[in-house]
Amino acid sequence: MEGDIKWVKTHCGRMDHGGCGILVGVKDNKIVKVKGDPDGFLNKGYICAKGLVSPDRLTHPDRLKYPLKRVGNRGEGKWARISWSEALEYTAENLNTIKDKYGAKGVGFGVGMPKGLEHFVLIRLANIFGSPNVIASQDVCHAPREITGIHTCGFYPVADLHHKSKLILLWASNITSTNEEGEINSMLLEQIEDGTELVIIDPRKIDLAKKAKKVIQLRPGTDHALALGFLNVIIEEALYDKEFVEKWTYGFDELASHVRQFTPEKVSEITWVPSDVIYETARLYATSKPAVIQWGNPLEHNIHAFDAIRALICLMAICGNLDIPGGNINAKEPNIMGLGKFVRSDLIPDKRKEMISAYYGVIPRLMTIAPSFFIRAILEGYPYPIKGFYAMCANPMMSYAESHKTYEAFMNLEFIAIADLFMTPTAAMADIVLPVASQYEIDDIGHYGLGHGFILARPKIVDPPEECWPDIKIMNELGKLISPEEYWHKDFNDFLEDVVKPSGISYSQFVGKGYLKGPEHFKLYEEKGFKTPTGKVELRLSTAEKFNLSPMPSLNGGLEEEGDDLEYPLILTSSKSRYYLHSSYRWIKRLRDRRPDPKVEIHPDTAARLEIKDGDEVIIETRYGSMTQTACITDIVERRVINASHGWWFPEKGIDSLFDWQRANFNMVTSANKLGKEFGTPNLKGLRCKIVKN
Ligand SMILES: Nc1nc2c(c(=O)[nH]1)N[C@H]1C(S)=C(S)[C@@H](COP(=O)(O)OP(=O)(O)OC[C@H]3O[C@@H](n4cnc5c(=O)[nH]c(N)nc54)[C@H](O)[C@@H]3O)O[C@H]1N2
Ligand SMILES: Nc1nc2c(c(=O)[nH]1)N[C@H]1C(S)=C(S)[C@@H](COP(=O)(O)OP(=O)(O)OC[C@H]3O[C@@H](n4cnc5c(=O)[nH]c(N)nc54)[C@H](O)[C@@H]3O)O[C@H]1N2
Ligand code: SF4
Ligand SMILES: [Mo]
Repeated sequence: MEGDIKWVKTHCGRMDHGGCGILVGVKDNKIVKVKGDPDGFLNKGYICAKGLVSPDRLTHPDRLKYPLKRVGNRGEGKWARISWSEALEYTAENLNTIKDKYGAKGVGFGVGMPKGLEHFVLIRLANIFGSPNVIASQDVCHAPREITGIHTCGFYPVADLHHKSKLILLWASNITSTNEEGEINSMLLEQIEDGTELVIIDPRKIDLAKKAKKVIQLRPGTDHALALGFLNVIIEEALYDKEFVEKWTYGFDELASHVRQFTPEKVSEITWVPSDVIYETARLYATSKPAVIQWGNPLEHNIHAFDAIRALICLMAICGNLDIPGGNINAKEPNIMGLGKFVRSDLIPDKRKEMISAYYGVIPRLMTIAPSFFIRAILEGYPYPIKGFYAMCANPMMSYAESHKTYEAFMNLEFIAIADLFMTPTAAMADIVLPVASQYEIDDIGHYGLGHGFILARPKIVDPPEECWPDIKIMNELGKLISPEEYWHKDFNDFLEDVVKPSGISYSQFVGKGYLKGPEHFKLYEEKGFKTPTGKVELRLSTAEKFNLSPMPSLNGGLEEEGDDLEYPLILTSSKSRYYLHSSYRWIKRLRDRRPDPKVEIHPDTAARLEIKDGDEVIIETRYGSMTQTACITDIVERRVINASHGWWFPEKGIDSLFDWQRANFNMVTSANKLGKEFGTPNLKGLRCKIVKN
C-alpha cells in the first residue's frame, strides 16, 4: 500500500539532540514509516535504530493523555483527571503564592537535555516571571565546552566534520552510538573511508576501534592529565605552529613553563597510558593538519571539566587547528533572532547576582543552575528558600547526581508541575502532570541556540491526542497567568516565526527550505581578532584573577579518589546506550527488545576472579550507594574498569514503587557533595567501586 502513503520531509528530534534529515510516511493521520533522507545535509540518508522507531513514542497505550492532579500523598501515585484550565489555574495559583511568600526566585524552572524550541521558551518564562533560576543539565552537557571556549578563544570550538581533516581525535565521544550534538557519525565515517586517520581516546574499545590507527584506553577521569602530557611533548619538541602562536596566542611562555612538569612519564602513571603512546600521539596530532578533536560528554562528567577542556583548546590553538576547515571552528549562525532577545534577558538585569549559583562563584556566563546547587538550595535553604518547581523535558530523579537527595528535595517542595509524554519517576513526584504533544505533532525548530551554525525545520506531521499540548503552548498560556500578558503571543506558533523572521522568511518558508545555515567563514580572527580581552587565544587566562579561575589548565590536586583503594578496587564509568536517550523510552517495545536490561560491561578476567557470569545480576557499590545491573562479560573494557548503564527505570514496575527507580539507577552511586568549582559539575564517571554477584 506504499501508494497511499504521503512522504513528508523533516528532521529527527528528541531521540537525541537531533539532526538527521528524515522522510516520514503518513497515512490517515498515522505515521507508518520513517526513513533516512538522502538529502539530509548532516546524515545523507543515515538513520539510527532510535530514529526508525521514533513514532512509537507517541502511540504507546500508557502515554499521558490528559492533565492530572495529585490527590494522595506526594509520590503515592494517586491522581485525578482535571481539565486544562484547572491545571493551568492551579499551577499559576501555586507559583504566584510562592512568589508572594518567597519572591520569584523561590521557583525553579527545570529543563533537561535541550530538545527543541521549548527550551528557550522556558528560559523566557522564568525571566518574565522574575526567577533567575533555570535548572538544567548543562553543567554536565556542553556548557563546560561552550563556556570554557568562550573564555579561552571567544567561541565554542565545534568539530568541523564537513571539511576533510587529516586526523580525527575522537576524544570521549562514542559517535556511532550517540551522534553527538550537531555531528552525525556518517560524516565522520565518510572521512575515514576517504583516508582520514582516527585516534580514539576512550577507556573502552568502542565500535570504531576497528578503524582506528590508535586506541588509547585511559583511566576514566584523567583526560585533563593526558591533554597536559600532549601539551608537554608538543611544546618541548617545538612541534607547535610557531606563526599562529606568535601572532594569535596570549601567555605561551607561561604555558610552556607550566606544562614542563607534565612529562609523559609522570602523566602515564596517572592515566595508565604508556609514555611512548603519549609521545607518539602528541606528535601525530601536532604534525597532521588539519586535525580535528571530536570531543564528548565524559570530559564534562567530573570535577576537572574546566581543566580538561582548557587543555584541549590550548592543544587546538598551539597546533593551529582553531577555526580552519577540518579543524575546530567558530560556526557562524544564520540570520535568526538572537537568544538574549528571544528569552528576554533584558527583563532580569540582576540575574547574574541573584541566581543560586552566583553564591558559589561559578564561571561567568554560565546562566543555568547546576542541579546539585538547586537540590542543596531546597534542602538547606541556602542561599534562599526554594519552594516550587516547573519542569519539562527532564527526569531529574534519574538524571541528577545522588538520586536519593533529589527524592528528598522533591519531598520538601511545596509545589511541583511536570510536563512530559509519559509518567516517569519524576512526574510521579509532582502535584500536577501536564501531557505534551511532541516531535511529529508540533511545529518545532531544531538546534536553535546550540552553537553549530544551523537550525533545522521540524514541522508538524500528525495531530496529537486531543488534550496533549505542545510545551510552548502550555508555557504561552501559563505565562499569561503568572506574568504580564504583553510578553506572550496570541498564537503560540508565533515563537517559531520570531526565530526565523530576521532571515526575511516565514516558518512555512523555512520548512520549505529545510534548514538555515550560517556562512562558511573561517579564520575570522584575522579580521577581528579573537573575542577575548586580549584579542588572542588565552593560553593563560587574562581574567583568571578577576574571576577566581585557574590561569593555566592544571591538574588541580589530581584525582578525587587518590590511591590504591582496596575496598573499592575498580573504576566505574558509563556511556550512553545507542537504543535509548538517557532515561527516556524504556517503554518503547521495539527499543526495549533490543536492550531489555541495564548492562554493565566487565572484563572476562575480572568477572572470572569475582565468579560473575554473563547475564548475572551484580551489585555495583561506590562510597555513595549501590545499584544492580546485568553483567555483560567483554574485553572491550580494561581489567580495572567497569562500564555501567545510565538512565534506567522500569515503566513496567508501576507507580507504586516509583517504577523501581532506585534499583539500576546510576545516580544512586554518584555524589553531589564534591563539585567542580567552575560549573558545579559532580563526578559522574571515574568513580571507585566494587562489584559482587547479587
Ligand atoms: N550518572 C549520569 N547522569 C547523567 C548523565 C550521565 O551520563 N550519567 N548524562 C547527563 C546528560 S549529558 C544529560 S543531557 C542529562 C539528561 O537528563 P534529562 O534531560 O533529564 O533526561 P532525558 O531522559 O533526556 O529526558 C527526560 C524526559 O523528557 C521527556 N520528553 C521527551 N520529549 C519531550 C517533549 O517534547 N516535551 C516534554 N515536556 N518532555 C519530553 C522524556 O519522556 C523524558 O521523561 O542527564 C545527565 N545525567
Ligand atoms: N543513543 C544516545 N545518543 C545520545 C544520548 C543518549 O542518551 N543516547 N545523549 C545525548 C547527549 S545529551 C549527549 S551529551 C551526548 C553524549 O554522547 P557522548 O559524548 O558520546 O557520551 P557518552 O556516551 O557518555 O560517552 C562517550 C564515550 O566516552 C567513553 N568514556 C567514559 N568515561 C570516559 C573518560 O573518563 N574519558 C574518556 N576519554 N572517555 C570516557 C565511553 O566509554 C564512551 O564510549 O549524546 C547524545 N546522544
Ligand atoms: S542519529 Fe539522532 S537524529 Fe539521527 S536518526 Fe538517530 S536519533 Fe535521530
Ligand atoms: Mo547531554
